[in-house]
Amino acid sequence: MRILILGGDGYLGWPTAMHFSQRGHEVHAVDNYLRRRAHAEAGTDTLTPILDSLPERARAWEGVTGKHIGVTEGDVCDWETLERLFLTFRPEAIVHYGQMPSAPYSMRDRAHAVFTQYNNVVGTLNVLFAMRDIAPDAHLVKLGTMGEYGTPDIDIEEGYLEVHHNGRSDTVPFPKQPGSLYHASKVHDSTNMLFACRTWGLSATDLNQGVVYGIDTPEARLDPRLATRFDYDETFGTALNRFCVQAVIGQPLTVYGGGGQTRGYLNIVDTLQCVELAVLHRATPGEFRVFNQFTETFSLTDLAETVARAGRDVGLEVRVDHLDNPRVEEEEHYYNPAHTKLLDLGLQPHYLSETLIESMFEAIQRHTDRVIRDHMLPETRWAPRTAERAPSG
Ligand code: NAD
Ligand code: USQ
Repeated sequence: MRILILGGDGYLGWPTAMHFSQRGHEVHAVDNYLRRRAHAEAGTDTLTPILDSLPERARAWEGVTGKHIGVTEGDVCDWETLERLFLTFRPEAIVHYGQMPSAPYSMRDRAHAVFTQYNNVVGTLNVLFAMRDIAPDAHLVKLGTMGEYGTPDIDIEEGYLEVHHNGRSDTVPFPKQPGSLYHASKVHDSTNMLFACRTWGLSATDLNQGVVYGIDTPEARLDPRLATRFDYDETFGTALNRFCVQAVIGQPLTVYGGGGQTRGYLNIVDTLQCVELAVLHRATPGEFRVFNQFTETFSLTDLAETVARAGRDVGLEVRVDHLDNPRVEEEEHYYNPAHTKLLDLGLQPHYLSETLIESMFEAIQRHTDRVIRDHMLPETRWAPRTAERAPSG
């Protein structure tokens, strides 16, 4: 199958490109290096060394496996670039990772919020128009987020809710209560994709993914030059990845607030499985399909305790700190999201274990000399304290 990977230089995009290429698909990866530029501006960097560009990564892949991954260094928001790509590559499936993925980045100030929503919403709109006009039979597999739903006090369904109201019933999109302006950008995308499927007969799958952890994938293991990026700073590092780095470098684990915040989590190898299952079992024309993509739920306290236990087992001194929560979020809440649709398609979950955490410690220990310690503590607050309020720039 011809598979276009948007955001193919990223944490998840690069392993996905290799995963599909290894299985004999024709893969083309696109990226404008937004993630690399955001790190350069902030003075942060990936823990794992990665090659300097997407063409270099593709050359290394070809050298190791003999398989070809096509690349374009370009912006999904630039219509000419995207139109050319669709006309020349003629994708049958589009895996869309090419967005700003960070909640703290989107909450930094007005400019970062506007950029996040512009980049994410306009990029996806361009993809939908390219599909409508050039590749109407293609299938869009788009990364959404579990954070679109928020933490309602009822069970979360996979995308849709049956509602009975004043004697009538309908199935409607599940109510959304996003937890940041980044998460809100994904809600806007979901609305636009539903509209495009209903109006233009396009096929799309929204993968509402939980928080991903892990470094290693089978393809990345073939050669150190094939490693994916691994971030641990306050803006781009996600909870479990950060906790593992903190445990290794001897900094207290940074649990924000009470620690009862519960989220869905999955191993990076399961992201690859889920995306492959969604691509191989496509949505039908006109269908806007939603899968909740995670394998387990944990509270932050559970996660921190698991990392601390695994750390102590291998002789690390691990302390857990509860910091003043920089975010506005429920710290004690009900959380019971459905997640059966990917299991029904054959997902074989890799659950979190202390062995897995210990293997993450080992991978991190190989690069501790690269850890930048200055950007571990949270600086971005969801709501500025009154004294900090200033005119927006
Ligand atoms: P990432 O930042 O590493 O990957 C995104 C890639 O897209 C980056 O390489 C970036 O440079 C590129 N990109 C961004 N905007 C672009 C544009 N306009 N044109 C071309 N390229 C662009 O992030 P990730 O962790 O790999 O996440 C991938 C996707 O999965 C994102 O959409 C994210 O919201 C979603 N997601 C991630 C997680 C997670 O825990 N990592 C969880 C749920 C959902
Ligand atoms: N948290 C801590 N300590 C930390 C970092 C985070 O307690 O050092 C807490 C946060 O307050 C939050 C939870 O951990 O309650 C998750 O935060 P996170 O930074 O790991 O993840 P989040 O901001 O939700 O975003 C990440 C990805 C995003 C994806 C989302 C999936 O960056 O792209 O959409 O996970 S989900 O959380 O299901 O919405």
